[in-house]
Amino acid sequence: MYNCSLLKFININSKYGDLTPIEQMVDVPFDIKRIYYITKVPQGIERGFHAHRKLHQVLICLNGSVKIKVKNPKEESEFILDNASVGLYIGPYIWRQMCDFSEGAVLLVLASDYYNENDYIRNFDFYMQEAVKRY
Ligand code: T46
Repeated sequence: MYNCSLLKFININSKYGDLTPIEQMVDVPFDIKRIYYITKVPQGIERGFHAHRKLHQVLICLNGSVKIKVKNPKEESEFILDNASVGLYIGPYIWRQMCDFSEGAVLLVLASDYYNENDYIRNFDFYMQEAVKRY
C-alpha cells in the first residue's frame, strides 16, 4: 500500500535470547527524533483515528499483538503486529486505527519528528479533503 508497508528487521537469535538492532536511515527510512510506547490498553479499546501531514513512523509490537487498520482515499489494509523484529512503516496522509490489543501488548513507535499536535488530522472528513489531493 502506498506510504505504508511492513519492514523486516534483523533478529539475532542465540541461546541467550533475541536481539533486534534498528538504525536510522538504514533499517527505517528516516532519522528518529522521538520514540514512545503504548502499554496497558484495556480490552476492546481502539486508538488512533487520525493521520499525520508530515510525520513518518514505524510501529513495532514488542510483546503480545495488536491490529493496525490503515487507509488512504484509494486503498485500505490491515496488519497484525505480533513479532518484535517486524515494523509497520506509516508515512504521511495514512489514516490509522489500532485495535485488538492483546493483554500485555507493548507497541513501540519510532517517529521522524518531535510531537506536534498541528501535524495531526483527527477529523476523518477533513482528512479526506486534504488527502484526496495527494492520491
Ligand atoms: C500515532 C499512533 C500510532 C504527547 O504528548 N506526546 C507524544 O509524543 C504523543 C505520541 C502523544 N502525546 C499526547 C497527545 C494526547 O494527549 O498523548 C495523548 C494520547 O495521544 P493520542 O490520542 O494521539 O494517542 P494514539 O494512541 O491515538 O496515537 C498515537 C500517536 O499520537 C500517533 O502519532 O500515529 O499512536
